[in-house]
Amino acid sequence: MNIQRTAGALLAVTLFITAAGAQGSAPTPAKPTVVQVNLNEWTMGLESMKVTGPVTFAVTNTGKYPHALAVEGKIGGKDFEISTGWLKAGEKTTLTIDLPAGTYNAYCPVPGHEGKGMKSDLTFQ
Ligand SMILES: [Cu+2]
Repeated sequence: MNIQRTAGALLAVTLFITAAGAQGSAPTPAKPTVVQVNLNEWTMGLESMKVTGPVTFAVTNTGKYPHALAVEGKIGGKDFEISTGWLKAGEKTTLTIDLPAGTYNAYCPVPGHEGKGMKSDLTFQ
């Protein structure tokens, strides 16, 4: 539900989002670059990554605890946040996003995990 609400709010700034399980009818402007992300204790596997959108994050939980990929930041002065659902050990999903150039925060929204190091800058160039 959080993803749906965020996607609606961001249509005004022409952000294109799809997520596994989300109902999306927005056109895909370009073929996304696929980036593998392995979530593990306690890293996002992103290492201050720079990407050019649109990007499909192919997310795998290679750890033993639940993890997820969330991206937050500001677009036009407004806060936004999108996230995959929680992935159990071994589970995979995808998250396709295209954001204006800028640096955003990627982190794991499972309580306590960000503080243990599951966070990274994520720059769209
Ligand atoms: Cu986590």
